[in-house]
Parts: sequence; structure tokens; C-alpha cells
Amino acid sequence: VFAKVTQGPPDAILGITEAFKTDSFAEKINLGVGAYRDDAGKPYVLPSVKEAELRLVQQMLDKEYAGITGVPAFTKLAATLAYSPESKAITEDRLMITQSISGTGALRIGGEFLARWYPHGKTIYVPSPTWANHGAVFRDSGLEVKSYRYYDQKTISLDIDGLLDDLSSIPKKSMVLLHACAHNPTGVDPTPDQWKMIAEVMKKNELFPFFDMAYQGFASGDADKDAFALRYFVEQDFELVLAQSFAKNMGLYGERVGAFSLVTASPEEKKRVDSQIKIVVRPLYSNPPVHGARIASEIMGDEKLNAQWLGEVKGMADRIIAMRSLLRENLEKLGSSRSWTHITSQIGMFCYSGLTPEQVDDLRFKHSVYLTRDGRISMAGVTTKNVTRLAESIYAVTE
Ligand code: PLP
Ligand code: TYF
Repeated sequence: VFAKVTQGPPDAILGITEAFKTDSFAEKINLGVGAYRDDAGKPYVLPSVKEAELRLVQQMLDKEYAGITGVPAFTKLAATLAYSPESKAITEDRLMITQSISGTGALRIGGEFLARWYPHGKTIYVPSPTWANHGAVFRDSGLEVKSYRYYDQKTISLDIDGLLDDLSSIPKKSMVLLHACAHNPTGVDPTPDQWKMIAEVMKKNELFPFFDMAYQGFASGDADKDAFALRYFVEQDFELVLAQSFAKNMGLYGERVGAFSLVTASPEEKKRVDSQIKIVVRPLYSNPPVHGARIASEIMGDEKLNAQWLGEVKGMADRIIAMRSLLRENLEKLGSSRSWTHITSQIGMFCYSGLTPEQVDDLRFKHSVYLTRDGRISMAGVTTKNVTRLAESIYAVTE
């Protein structure tokens, strides 16, 4: 039956972990997937998450189905985390929100909904470069995917002129994907002033913003600061949509906790949109899993636990910042003739190193250091123990 099925390529990011697993070298280093590790290189379950889980077990809750749009306590708190409790989208009852299968599921619900109901075409513009899965999610949803300039390899920074130029010249009312913070893979975000310029150009060209916020708290260590762009666009009276993930900031990767929301024009419009989101979700997975959403709402709904969690997010962000400094210092100590200042100027989980695909291959095959071929380093995999060998390996392939 399946004789004609062709072999597909592995996922550009998750495929790295597969290759890493088969390497027998004891000091191998995996800097592929963006998943946080502690300084011992181990997955990190946040103490606030452990506490929330203990409380949940003690409550002996039932395992009934959630509604189609998920656990209401969770979606309410997810909305205030992203938009703030004072957001006019919330106070004016214009915000529709549904739980989703983490950030990927949120993007997919958004793609499916917009492919059916966005009235001004089916093209979404994504930054170049962007997260490898964006194109696939949106294309499979029935959208056409094009890109706008974002990153300048020569200056190793935001190509703000190219970005504004492209957003002014793409067809009016196109959809535009924006990384709310901690851009993946470049680690380069617009400044607040640059966000204001982006909003102005998008207003003028009547573009529709699709925010992807997979790293709230990870960019600056402050969840409110990281939501600046999203909140600013709402203040500027944009209607927009948002995909949220709790994989990174709560370390709930495998629990698949996320939300998709839309800022609509009125409470009445919100109701109609809500009915159509349910029609998208029902044949996809019927209703979302409850456990992870309960963990997240237990944390966000308890003032003390919430404060503890935000401290833990900052702790993760700070460890990554410390590793950036150490990696740069080590490369400079080795006498590298290149500039490595971008390692410390970039933010979030990733360092877009500028290494060529050939250098990445050398790292992998000669030094057992694994990263994606675009030169992206997941800083979360760097530790005080492996940073010296990492710097030596990078030095060896770049000099
Ligand atoms: N969007 C971006 C930019 C990401 O980097 C990721 C990966 O974490 C996601 C969305 C979605 O991830 P998840 O489905 O694990 O929440
Ligand atoms: O970019 C990353 O590494 C994370 C994790 O298909 C990830 O966003 C990577 C690939 C993928 C799903 C999640």
C-alpha cells in the first residue's frame, strides 16, 4: 500500500537531536533544539511547576473533558499575562481566546481561521529568517507564505530600513507575522522605538499583525517588558491575533500548553469569531488536554506562586546571559581574530553566530558539537562545564 511513499527529510531542528543521540563521544554538546537546560546540562522542572503539580494531585480533580476552547481559568490568566489586566481589549470584552496545543497549535488554529475568514487575501509575510516551522504551519493551513527583510548578516543586526521598506511596499492589508520578543533564530529584536516605527508603517499600509510570543519573559527576564510590542499595537487600536506558548517560560514543553487569541472590534464580533474558532478546533482535536493548563493556572492564579515563577523565569534568562558572556570571553581569550560582540548583544535563547554551514559541519563531525546549519546556537545548552571546549571548537573551525 505504501510502496510509493518517499523518504522525507528530518526536521531541521529536531533532526539534530536524533543525530546527537547516536554520537558516543562523552563530551558531545547539543546546541540544536531550543529547550532550557540547567548548568549541569539537565532539563529543568521549575520549582513553581512542581509546587503547582503537588497541589493539583492533592485536589484529586476529575479527568472530564475541557470545553472546546479549554480550561477557562487558564485562558483568562493567559490573556492577562500577555495583554495585561488593564488592556482595553479585555476591559471592553473584545478579546476571544482559546487554549491550544502549545504555540505550534496556536499558530495552526490562527492559520486555519485566517485562511477561512481573513477577508483581504491569503498571503502572510514572515521575517527572513524565521522559525523553521512557520512556513509549514501556514502553508498546511492554506495560506501563502512570503517573507520580509529582517536581519542583516553583514551588520549582524536588525535590517530596520529593509524591514520598513518591505512593510511599506507589500500589498495593502496583507497579514504579517511578528515575533513578539526573543526572535528565533536571530536573537535580534526591534527596540521600543523601532516597534513604534513598525506599527506606524503597518497602520499606514493597513497590514494585519499576527504575533507569535513563544518566549515571554525570556528576552528581558521581565514578562511585562517582553509584551511591550503586543500591548503597544493594541493601544494603537490594531485588531490582531496572538499565538502564545508556555513551553519555554514555564518549562512545560511536553505538556503542550498554549493559547490563541484575537483582538476583535466589538463584543458582538468576538462572539461570532468564538463560534468559528470552535468549528476550526472541533475536527482537529476536539478539545485540549487539561493537566498542563491546570498547572499554569495554579501558578498564575496564586499571587505568591506567580511571583516565584516570574523569579524563576528571570533565573533562566540570567543563566543564559551569563553563558553568553563566558562564551564571548573564552573566544576572545583564545585570540580569535573575529568580533564576537553579537553573542552578548543578542537576546533570548539563541545566538545567531554567523558560522557557515561548512563550519557547522566541522563542529559536528570533528568536535561533536551539534547545532543547526544556519549557525544558530541554542545558548540554553551551554554550561560552565562545556563552555571552554565549545569556545575552543568554534575557534578551531573559524581560524
Ligand atoms: N514559535 C516560535 C518562534 C518558537 O520558537 C517555537 C518553539 O518553541 C514555537 C512557536 C512553538 O513551540 P511549542 O509548540 O513547543 O510551544
Ligand atoms: O526553535 C526551536 O529550537 C524551538 C523548539 O519542530 C522546536 O522552537 C523546534 C522544532 C520544532 C518544534 C519545536
